[in-house]
Amino acid sequence: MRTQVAIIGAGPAGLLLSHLLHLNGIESVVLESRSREDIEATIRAGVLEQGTMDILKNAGVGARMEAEGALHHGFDLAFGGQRHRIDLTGLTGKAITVYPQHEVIKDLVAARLAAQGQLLFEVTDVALHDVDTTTPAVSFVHRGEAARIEADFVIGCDGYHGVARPAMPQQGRQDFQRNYGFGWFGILVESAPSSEELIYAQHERGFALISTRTPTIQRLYFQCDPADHVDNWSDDRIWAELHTRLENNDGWRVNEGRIFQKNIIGMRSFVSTPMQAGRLFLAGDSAHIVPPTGAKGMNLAVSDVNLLAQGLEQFYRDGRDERLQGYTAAALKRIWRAEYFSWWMTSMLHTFADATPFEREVRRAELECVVSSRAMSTALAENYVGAF
Ligand code: RFL
Ligand code: PHB
Repeated sequence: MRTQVAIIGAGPAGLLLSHLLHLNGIESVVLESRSREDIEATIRAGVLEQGTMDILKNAGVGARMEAEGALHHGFDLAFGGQRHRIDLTGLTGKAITVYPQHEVIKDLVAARLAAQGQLLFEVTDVALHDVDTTTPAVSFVHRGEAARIEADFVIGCDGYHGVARPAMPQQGRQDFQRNYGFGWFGILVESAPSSEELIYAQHERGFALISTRTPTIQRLYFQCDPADHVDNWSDDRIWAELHTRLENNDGWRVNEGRIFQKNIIGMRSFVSTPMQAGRLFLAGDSAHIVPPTGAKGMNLAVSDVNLLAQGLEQFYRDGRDERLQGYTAAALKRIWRAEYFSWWMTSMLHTFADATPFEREVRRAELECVVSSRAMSTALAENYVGAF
């Protein structure tokens, strides 16, 4: 088999890249280890920046997102027994859209298949070859048969646990990381929304977040021990924790409902550089991870592949590779800003077991500054909506 661009991974990064390349007349093959049903049902992100929406809309895959996504003009920060609204639109002129990542995945899979895109699910034994030459290749097994694709480029869009990053030449690589020592317990609930907008809550027992999926399905999270197990948490225990962390004395209550999914995720920040070596490039979570507090992960994956698509378009249009050569530098600028913002939100809103009383008071004062200073609220809002 031969193609121009071999893409490993059918997450938002791999699927969107394949679609953007197709719009520029560039052929690609996407290899995905999971099934279509599985990728279309995995619950992850929810918050899309305006820039992400624009890229999806301009690529012709935004119709359902525009019809079904919920535009949010602000969110609440809750701490010290009170809620404070951050007026995103008032402060920045922009808004965010809550539209589930797996719906973006469904829209992209449908668009690729409608255009006869080559999308291979349930592949195994994916391995990269000759990545330091101009004819890299990927071998894999599909439906029991061994196969090999030769390509001009191989793009690793296979997430944090994928095979592309380990296949990068190790010399000159530098990884940056931080583990926070806590996780998020996430639940999906059948109920009406408790709040029209998201609520990020800081509490001495730990962080909590109210988000949403649809008018009848809600997404809530609370800070937990990453080594804890969902079986240790009965529904009653979960609701008690959420009521304690989220409610104030103003009569507002968290809506309870049937909990139909529980999961625990670890929190880490990670950046692996460079994001390219010869004809192998990394995009999205394969190259960087942010803790979900800033809601940036999927947005970064989209902006990475937007840059890569422009570089590949320039290469195939007139044989020039300046944009491809500049990919790591251009992508890292935005990635480090998102790393900074996600680290800041995480540090400000979570309870750290090893924090001294001094550090706890300073954190509380920081939150007060953020909600009482227009300059600090604006900085938070600009970062959240991706205004720069
Ligand atoms: P993905 O989505 O992980 O996709 C990688 C794909 O590669 C496949 N794969 C392989 N395929 C073939 N061969 C192999 N050897 C393979 N190894 C792996 C995998 O099966 C998978 O299908 O990476 P991508 O495309 O870079 O996208 C990144 C985003 O998924 C991620 O950053 C976001 O979900 C992060 N995130 C959020 N981002 C936001 O922008 N806004 C949010 O509100 C937000 N909330 C979140 C989040 C992530 C969360 N979790 C679960 C970590 C909330 C949570 C709880
Ligand atoms: C979500 O809806 O899953 C979500 C929203 C905001 C975040 C993280 C996750 O910061």
